Amino acid sequence: MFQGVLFDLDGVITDTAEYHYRAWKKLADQLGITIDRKFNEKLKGVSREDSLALILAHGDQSDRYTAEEFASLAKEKNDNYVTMIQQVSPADVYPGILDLLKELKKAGIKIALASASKNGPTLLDKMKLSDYFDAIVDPASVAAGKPAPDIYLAAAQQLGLEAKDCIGIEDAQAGIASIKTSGALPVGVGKTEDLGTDIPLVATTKELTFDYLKQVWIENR
Ligand code: B16
Ligand code: MG
Repeated sequence: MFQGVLFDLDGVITDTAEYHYRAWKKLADQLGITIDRKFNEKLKGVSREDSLALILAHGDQSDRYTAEEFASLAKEKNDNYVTMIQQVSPADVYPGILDLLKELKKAGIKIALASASKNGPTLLDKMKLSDYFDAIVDPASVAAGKPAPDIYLAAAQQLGLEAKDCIGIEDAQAGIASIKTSGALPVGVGKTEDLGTDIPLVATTKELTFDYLKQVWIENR
């Protein structure tokens, strides 16, 4: 049986992935760069700075800005995003997630947050979920962001576990790559066309029950 569950946040625990997209789209529009939802799949799970670099490269503007200008564009996106998430409340927790956290706790399974977002702890507080988490990895503390395995390795380590004894739950291509390399068992939230056919996938978090995770573990370990 698995001993820990490592959660991504944006797009798994709540719908903030949509706010990230809107904030990036607003900035990209201002810069004269067109991004769409398909392109956005590449940004999911990717750090603020790496996301901006991908957007600028997409618009052939990689060398246009100084380091200071780059930092100020990243700040502008984050300021917008932070304004959008002010109203987040427990009502915004995705269906099934609270029950899953409760069941995992009851079963003595450890829970960690492996989000690339520096806004992660604030969001957990706003949704009143912080107490369920035994560990929250500071994304600034890991050497390399997703798709590198560092954040999932750190999440397992902070729980006192090995990644191979954990399940990681993700909505992003970069995040699933990160889980795979860490050695944890990936479970995806999303569509096969975005996330592939080689891992267990649920279409919505409603399907993410403790029983489902136990079944996935038996079938894939
Ligand atoms: P911030 P996750 C990721 O969170 C988001 O998917 C990604 O879109 C965002 O750029 C990244 O966090 C950094 O977020 O700018 O708030 O630090 O999916 O890993 O929970
Ligand atoms: Mg995500």
